[in-house]
Amino acid sequence: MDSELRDDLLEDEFEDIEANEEADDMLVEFDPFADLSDEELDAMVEAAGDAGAAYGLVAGDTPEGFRSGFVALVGRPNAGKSTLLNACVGTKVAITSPVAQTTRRRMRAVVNRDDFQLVFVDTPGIHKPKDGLGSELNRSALAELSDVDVVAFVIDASVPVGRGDAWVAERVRASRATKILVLTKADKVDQAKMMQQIEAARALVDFDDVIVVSATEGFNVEPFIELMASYLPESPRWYPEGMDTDTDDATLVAEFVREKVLLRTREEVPHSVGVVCDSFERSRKLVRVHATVYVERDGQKGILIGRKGEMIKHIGTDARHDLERLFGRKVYLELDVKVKPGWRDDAGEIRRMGYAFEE
Ligand SMILES: Nc1nc2c(ncn2[C@@H]2O[C@H](COP(=O)(O)OP(=O)(O)OP(=O)(O)O)[C@@H](O)[C@H]2O)c(=O)[nH]1
Ligand SMILES: [Mg+2]
Repeated sequence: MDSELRDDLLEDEFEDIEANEEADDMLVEFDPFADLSDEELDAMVEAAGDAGAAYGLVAGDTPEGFRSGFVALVGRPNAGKSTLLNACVGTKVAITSPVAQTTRRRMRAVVNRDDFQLVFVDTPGIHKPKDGLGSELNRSALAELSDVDVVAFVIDASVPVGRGDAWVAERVRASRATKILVLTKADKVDQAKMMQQIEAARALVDFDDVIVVSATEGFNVEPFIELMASYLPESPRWYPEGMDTDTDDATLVAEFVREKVLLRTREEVPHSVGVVCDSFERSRKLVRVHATVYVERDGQKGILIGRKGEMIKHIGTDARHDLERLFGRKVYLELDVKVKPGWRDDAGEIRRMGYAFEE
């Protein structure tokens, strides 16, 4: 398609978005209950409750005995937390890679079943921080330990339990939540090795339960979900049923672009990269986005752009494929690469890129 025609089509689409957004604004302003007194509103809520009870429901549309709550996936960097989260949700919502500290933001993702709603909280790997960014990642992860119903301590079965796990364990022990040991990557070890790992991990924390899984092979994923659900309190659901994750679309774009950089670069480059999605426009048929990839040095910028711009082109194509699957429509993605020396130790930049700890 020639570029002028494409732009015309895009413009039509964007006019549609604007019209939709105006309609949304009008909806927000329209409050059907504005004229009711507090007493009348109370009476309405009570009547709705009675009607629910008559159908065997409590608290709105929640069946009796329904469980709902939060499960934090915590552990060392690279343990396999985000891969397990994706396996549980059944869609790739969290980015994953062999590079430590892939996850930089807490993400909630929801698993809905007839009798429970489980909200998984993916967290950055807990480690001894070396820079400002590392400290923020740790703070995000550690904050979840006191905020959830269940802590799932994820340990890579193929890496001997060591000082890194002991460091995480010390923090997990202090949590009042139910504590479950999850040995993942079961596909990589034999039974004898697995038993050694379980024993070593149990020496660190007094766990309430233990399960062995392989997220990439889908081994024990459903039993893992059921086990987590069995420890949730009886409660109505926290999120509406159609929702997969609490992460906004622009953030998902930035994260998927960063994942492609992690998968195509080595050594210091993956750690030096931050991605910001600067604009996001969605219409019925397509999404148009612009993102900036920040690095710390000119040499890193050269690597990311590559010979004749080939590297950045590959990164863009990889990210576009994932995003098209995620958003279910065509994606136009533009990428820029910029140098921002020392951003990993600059609190303002860390916040601007969205990697700062948020209460
Ligand atoms: N063989 C195997 N590999 C796995 C499994 N689960 C995860 N991996 C791999 O382990 C690597 C790390 O996985 P992630 O899910 O990104 O790990 P993480 O714990 O979220 O890492 P951080 O976000 O850095 O803390 C990736 O290369 C995954 O493909 C598994 O069950 N089996
Ligand atoms: Mg992760």
